[in-house]
Amino acid sequence: MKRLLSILGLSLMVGMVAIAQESGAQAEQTLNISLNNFSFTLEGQGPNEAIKLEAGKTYAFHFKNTDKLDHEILWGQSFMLNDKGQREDYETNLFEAIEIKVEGDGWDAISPGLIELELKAGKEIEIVVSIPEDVKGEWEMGCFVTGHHEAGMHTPIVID
Ligand SMILES: [Cu+2]
Repeated sequence: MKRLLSILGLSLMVGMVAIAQESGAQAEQTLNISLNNFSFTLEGQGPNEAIKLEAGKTYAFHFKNTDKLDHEILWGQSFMLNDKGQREDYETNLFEAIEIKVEGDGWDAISPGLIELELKAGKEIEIVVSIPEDVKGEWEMGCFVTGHHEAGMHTPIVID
């Protein structure tokens, strides 16, 4: 409960919604990732440079859209094409089986799985999630606003 209260405090302070894994542990590491210019940039790395994660570890992903465009955040493998031939969503989603708790100012919700976040220009969000043990391998984080994935807005996620 202490963890949830501290997340709620943070969300009130910066006016953002927080998402935490329902059964999750306290975040062991915070990853600050900015979205800008068709790229995801982990603090301390270059744009779209691979992000390395450890299975079993709990991370706080703090996303900030510093762009003038709205963006999406999805985690998966094998993007699909819609009937216009545009890239749209992943076939397999990294967090689809994780129970997620979403909370804001005076409300919360529990969802079976996290597929997609939409982050308006200038906004930020933090999600706390434990990486499952059975998802080791190469994944990708990408944006599927029309044309953004094609423009290069995707970065490798390597889970060891
Ligand atoms: Cu985008």
